[in-house]
Amino acid sequence: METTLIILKPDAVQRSLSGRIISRFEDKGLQIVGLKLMQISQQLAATHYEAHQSKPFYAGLVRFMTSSPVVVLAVRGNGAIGIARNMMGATFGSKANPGTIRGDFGVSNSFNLIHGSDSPEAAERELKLFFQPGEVLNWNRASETWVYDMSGGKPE
Ligand code: 3AN
Repeated sequence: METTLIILKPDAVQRSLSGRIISRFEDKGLQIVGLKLMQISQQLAATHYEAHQSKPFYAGLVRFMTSSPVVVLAVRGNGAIGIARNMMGATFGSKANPGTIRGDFGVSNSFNLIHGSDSPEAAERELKLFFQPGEVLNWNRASETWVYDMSGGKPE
């Protein structure tokens, strides 16, 4: 099972889309194992986006991400990182396909609603940045054996 970090960015929260976006992950069958509303500090934004520090959009990105509260989620499932990335759609709202979160809810290239970890290494690093020990819960989901075929001993 993989766990990925999802951030519902300030535009998603300000536009009251949090519930509908969270529902998409629940509807898909992914499990929410961490969830909170928070304000991202300058320092946290700088650390999270350090790979983009030299990019022309970096300053605007940090300003945007620290401008208003975000909702952060830890989302778990078999292949959760790739599944969530596919559900998010292309980086730019103007290019994202219908049926994806960015494709259905936005048109902007800067205000693109959602972040999702792009690799297992990124997920491990980002989950530690945004969740304190004990904030991600390993809980048993009653529907688990109907979400996955467990007859072979592993989730299919
Ligand atoms: P993604 O979030 O789809 O993985 P990345 O990792 O390429 O996209 O970029 C990280 C973030 O930087 C994006 N979520 C987006 O908010 C922002 N970003 C990337 N490219 C641009 C750009 N050309 N103009 C403005 N913002 C950008």
